[in-house]
This record gives sequence, C-alpha cells and structure tokens, in this order.
Amino acid sequence: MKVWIPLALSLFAALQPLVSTAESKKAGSPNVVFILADDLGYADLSCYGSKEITTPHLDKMAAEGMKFTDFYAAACVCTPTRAAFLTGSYPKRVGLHNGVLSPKTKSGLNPSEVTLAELLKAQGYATACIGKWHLGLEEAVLPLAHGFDYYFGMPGPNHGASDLYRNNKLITEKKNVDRDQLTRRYTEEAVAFIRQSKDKPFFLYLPHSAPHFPLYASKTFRGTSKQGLRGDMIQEIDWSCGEILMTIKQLGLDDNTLVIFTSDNGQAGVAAQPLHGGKGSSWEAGFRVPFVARWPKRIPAGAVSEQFATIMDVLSTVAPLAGAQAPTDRKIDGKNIWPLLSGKPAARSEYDAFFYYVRDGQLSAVRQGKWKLHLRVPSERWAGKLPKEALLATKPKTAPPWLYNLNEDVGETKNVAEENPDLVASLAKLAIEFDRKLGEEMRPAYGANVRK
Ligand SMILES: [Ca+2]
Repeated sequence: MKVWIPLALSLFAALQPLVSTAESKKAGSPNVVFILADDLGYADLSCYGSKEITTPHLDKMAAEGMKFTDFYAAACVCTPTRAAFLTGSYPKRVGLHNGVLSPKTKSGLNPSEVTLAELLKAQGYATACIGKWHLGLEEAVLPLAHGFDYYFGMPGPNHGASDLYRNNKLITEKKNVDRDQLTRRYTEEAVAFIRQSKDKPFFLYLPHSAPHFPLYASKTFRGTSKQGLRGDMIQEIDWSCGEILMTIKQLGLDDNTLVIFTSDNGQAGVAAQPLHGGKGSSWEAGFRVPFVARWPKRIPAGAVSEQFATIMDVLSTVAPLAGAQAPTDRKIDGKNIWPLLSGKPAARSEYDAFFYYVRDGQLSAVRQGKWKLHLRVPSERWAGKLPKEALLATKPKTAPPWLYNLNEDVGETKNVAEENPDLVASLAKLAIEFDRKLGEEMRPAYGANVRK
C-alpha cells in the first residue's frame, strides 16, 4: 500500500496550491478533523463532570453529537497512542510500545506502516498534521513521510526537543518558541488549512501540545479556570475547538464534516475522579479518556455511548467513510465503530478484550466486558505528583492479580479476585496468550532495536 515518493517530490507536492480539487471531491466523502489533546484526563471537560474547568465549545459539540463513557487511549503515554491512532494497531504491534521517543531519538513510526493519512490522501483528501508529532524526528518518519501534505508543529516531546517545524524544516529553535502562543498558533494554522482546503475533502490531524507539562497559556486564558494554569490551558483548547467548529460552519461544511475530540492518555498532576490513577498507570485514569464526535445528521445529537471503543478504531471507522479500506495485508486491531457512532440500534462493541500496555511496554492489565484484571502493580509515581484522591484509597493488601468489576466499581477500589479464582485464571490466560502472540507478530519500528 505504501507508495514511496522521493522526498524532493513529496515536498514539491506539498507546496502546490490545494486546488485542482472540485473534480476530486467525492460525493459523500466527509471532511475529517481529529483533535487530540495531550494528557487531558477523563474528568477534564465540563461535559465529563469537571467542576474546575469550563469547556462550553466541547460541551456544545457533545450536545450536538455523541460522547463515549468507555473510550480508551491505546496507551498511558504519548508516543504509543499516537502510533496506534495512525495505524489502527496496538502500539506493540508497530514496535512503539516502550515509553516515549526521546528528544534525540533515531527511531520513529516505520514508513512501511499504512497510516490513516495515507489512506485518505489516496482518496484525494488534502491532509495536514498541525501540532505535536512525537513519532520520530528524522525526515524519513516526519509527517510528510506518513501521508500528510503539510506539517506545522513540534515533532519532538513537549519537554526537550520542542523546535518548531514547518513541513520538514526547522523554523524556530526551541529556546525561541513562545509557548504561551502555541495553542493559538496551531489554531490559526488549522483554520487556514480548512479554509484553503474547503473545495476538496480534507483530513486535519490536530494534536495539541497542551495540557501536557510545562504549563502555559496565552494571556487571554490565564487565570480563567478554577484549576490554575493547567485548567486555563484546557479552556484555551476548548476555545480552539470552537474556532474550528465556527470555521467549518461559516464555510458551509457543517453537514459534511466529522469532527472528533479525544486525548492521547490520562491526566497528570490532578485527580480524575471517580477514576483512580493517571498518566503512566494501568488504573482506569491512565487509559480512559473523553471522546466526543460530531457530524450533524449522521451522528445523533446528544447521544451517549457506553460501549467500549479505543483510539485504534478511528482508522477502521474513518477509512470506509472516505471510500478507502483499512489495510488487509497486515493485522489491524481497531474496529469500525460507525454502527455505534451512527446510533444503529443494538450496535455493540466488537472488542472481546482490551490489553493495557503501560509505559515500560509491558502488559499490565486486561479488560473483558465489565471485568478488569491487573497482572502487575500499577505505577503510581509517574503522573506528575498525583494528589491523594487520585491514588488508590484502599490499596489491596495482597500482591496482584487484582480483579475489579468496572460496572459496579469504576474507581477500582474493591478487589474481588479471591471470590473469583476461575475468572482470574481465564483472564490471566487470555492476557498472557495475547501478549505472546502479539510479540510474535510485531512489526518493527523505524530504526529501532526491537525489544519485545
Ligand atoms: Ca500525552
């Protein structure tokens, strides 16, 4: 599926004006805007219960569309989830499950992977990535090599190599980047791309750098939330979503644009009640994130889905809407959740089980239906300094395995492993077998020494 285009040629293509388009516009192919926040947790939006942060634009988007209660990032840290989103696969399947790529990494998302951007580009979409990439720094693995016509943003992690790039070119060294203006700049770039691409189907991937540490916000938003600077950052992201939705509406594209908002992993430094834990851990708050999708007349307004879904599903869901097909020459883990999104009666999650790989790349827990089994002690130390209420109130006195019924105990406070030995055994077997098989099927990351 992957088409190799010499770099000079792909750069040339990226510089062409985004016209020649009316004829390539496919009837019914929706525009797709995928907005990804960084370290935004389950309880960080007012439509998900936040009392400290006000997110009127995302609340409105949820009221006009659908939100999910059981939507999961594919990992509890940045790089693996981003790889999973673009490939529709578990991070381990594409070799990017071992933590995050460093500021000096020589590794990245393998160009042999088929990304959602490539699938849509092949269908005549204009494609752009604006924001934090974190899937490698070398030209061979930057966004232009992965199906995006245009890139603006920070290819490295938020701390460390945060130089600013336009396409493959460094335009501002990290020491000169005014981080306070970052969300605003991403938004301006995103709006410009939408305006420029209005006559063509377009795919905008907008991975914000916020609200990941270090905290920052523009003057307009400082002091506006009840949660300090972190809340202010999220309120600025909310403003940004409002600008994008307004642009789509002004251009008359409302009925033909699917907009999705979610996060790459759970929150850091604050609690996400009623969930325990946070970024970096296999507690629910590490993985479970808000997910809001809006497409007027196609997604029912004000709907809530309690079905299980993950960020891996976006590729398999969006590709068919655009007339493309998820790759069939390799294993893809994501499911097509359009039956859920379109409100099809009796639509159910197609997942048999979900496997929680944590930041050291190891399988830590498994969920099947309402049951979740922890195979290892979840990390508590990595999500910034988590407040007490984010940590387990009644830590099990025994070593794992720990079993929780998420339907009755989403906060994972009551270990019922002892009462359910058969369930513990079968879930453990399922997890170990899945991990063994995935280890055998792994596709290598770019430039990486594959570690299973
Ligand atoms: Ca993150």
